Amino acid sequence: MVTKQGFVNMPPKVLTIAGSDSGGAAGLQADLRTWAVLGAYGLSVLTAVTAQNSVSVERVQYMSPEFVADQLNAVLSDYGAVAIKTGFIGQTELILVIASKLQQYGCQKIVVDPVLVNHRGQPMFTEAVRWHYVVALMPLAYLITPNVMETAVLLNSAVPDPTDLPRLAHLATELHRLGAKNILLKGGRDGEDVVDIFYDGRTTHELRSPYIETENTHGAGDTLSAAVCVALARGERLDTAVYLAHQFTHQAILNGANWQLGAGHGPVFPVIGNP
Ligand code: PXL
Repeated sequence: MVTKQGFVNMPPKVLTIAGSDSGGAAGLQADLRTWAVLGAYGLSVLTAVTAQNSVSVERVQYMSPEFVADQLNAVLSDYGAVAIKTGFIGQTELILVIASKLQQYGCQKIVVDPVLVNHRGQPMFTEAVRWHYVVALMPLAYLITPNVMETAVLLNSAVPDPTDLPRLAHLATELHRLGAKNILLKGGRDGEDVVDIFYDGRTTHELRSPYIETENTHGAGDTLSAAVCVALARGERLDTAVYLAHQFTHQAILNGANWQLGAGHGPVFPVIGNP
């Protein structure tokens, strides 16, 4: 856009390293939708293509590590990205190549959404994948955004009661001890509220919003971490970025809460204004 003064006002460049969801709810599709709505320029590196719908994931076809490296080289050697998020990765070789490229190109504002469990809360990948998240990706992340189940997987501990907020706050400190710089632990519950816990290594903050009674939450985690990326790319402080992203995601869940697009779990839908 050319402004009145004649300066070119460019959108912030953000990159997602993610899987494709053919159902359009999560992954790459959720990230790019969020970024279009928030006025960011979205770049995308595909780790895998999934054949899925609102009911089930039928198949996953992984990209080769070489092809992921080629995609990363292509976008980072030319456009560059002010903030980057990782989503579905699922293979140790892919984690290693992504970690090595992120180091090579020196991006600082990296959000790692540790996609490790399915929506039923079952771990999707091997122990080696968990381990590589901890040793290779977490040290590069500025923020990690696990939900309650993913927190348990990362820490190799029992699944906590989501209503036990002091326990969740403690687990956030454990993730920090394990090497995460900043943690947004999603999916706590307190009566009628959903509570995300943000821990920056010093203080714990609670992000609250009213619980929305719906099964249509597919893509909520992706939308949240994508929205954090935009705020960071615009230069917001991390505590502001997670607050804005939490509110934005709450609205995205509200927008699609009563929809029935497929037979199963519906998507969240990020829009500003009326959907
Ligand atoms: O919401 C996590 C997620 C990320 N990426 C892909 C997915 C999912 C969950 O279904 O399919 C590709």
